[in-house]
Amino acid sequence: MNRYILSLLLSAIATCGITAANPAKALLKKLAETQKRGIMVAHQDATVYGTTWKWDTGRCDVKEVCGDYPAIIGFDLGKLELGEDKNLDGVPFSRMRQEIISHHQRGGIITLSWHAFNPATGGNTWDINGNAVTKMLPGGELNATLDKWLGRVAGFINSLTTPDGKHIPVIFRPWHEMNGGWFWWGSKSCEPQQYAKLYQYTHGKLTAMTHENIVWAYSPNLTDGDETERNFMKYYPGDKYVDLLGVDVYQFSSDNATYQANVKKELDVIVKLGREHKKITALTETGYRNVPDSKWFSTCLLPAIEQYPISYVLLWRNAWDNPEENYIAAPEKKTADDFRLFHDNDKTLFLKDILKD
Ligand code: BMA
Repeated sequence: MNRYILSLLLSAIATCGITAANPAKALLKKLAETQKRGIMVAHQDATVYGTTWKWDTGRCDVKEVCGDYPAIIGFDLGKLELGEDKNLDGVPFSRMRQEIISHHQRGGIITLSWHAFNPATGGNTWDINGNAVTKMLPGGELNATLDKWLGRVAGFINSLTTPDGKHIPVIFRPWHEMNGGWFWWGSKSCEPQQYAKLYQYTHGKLTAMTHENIVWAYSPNLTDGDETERNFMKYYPGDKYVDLLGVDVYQFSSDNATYQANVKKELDVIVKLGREHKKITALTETGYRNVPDSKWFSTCLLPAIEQYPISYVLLWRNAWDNPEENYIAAPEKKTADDFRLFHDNDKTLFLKDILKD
């Protein structure tokens, strides 16, 4: 074959990869389309446990309250890096894989977070000692560990396939809340440039080892002070590495107005940045522990987000293992009626809403 024909052929194959068979691009397109219609509702660990149950199959608190699944389900990979068979909250990775495949098959979307353990100390994700990031970057004594860990993450992501062998796209949100000081990759444990390198390195390795099925999320926590845009972008690895700009904002007291002001402060900025950088935007984690306000979903959360063209809002887990960590309604909770109102609102999109054309 002459070189001209060969190069034409290669470029045709490459184009095909980008347009037809690229699951990440297809998911990004879907996110951009749904973002025009409303805000998808996401729930962490939705189908593996709730406050009063765990590991049953076919259950889901959101579905039991309002008759539909969340549009997006979040799962966490923490401890996968150690080669363990259950994550840090006891979810077996084999079960997680099944749930991801089932949710994808029913038309839903998946997001993955990663509360990785501390490679320098052997402590958990909240152990900020040991200069782990410095040691994990190229040239550092733990760089090989990072490579091994990323290999395990890639292995899991590569195992997410449909019965006919297609790779399932996921929104991957590694190294989140880096501007807080509570994780070993956070502001107390590394410099912004080192963080950016860690993200870029993660992106490079995983891209090489997976099948164009990762949508990359950059997701700081609520920023300090007034310089929201500068603080939000302080750790940004660059447009080449990021598809989605998100932020994590929680409510910590009965003062709804403060929570709403915090959400507004962040969403004003990320929606603007999303337009400028051509990125999808989302409230990547939110909630109010145990939701003591029985009308919180319709009178606090909804008014805080409804005017923003964000792709989704993710409520954190209804923890089976911690009575202080319950973030979404369940049939036995006093927020159930209000959550149905939240569900019925035109702005919020659950699974059935995103199956419509
Ligand atoms: C945190 C808490 C922890 C949990 C971790 C990973 O925010 O919910 O209890 O282990 O997420 O899910």
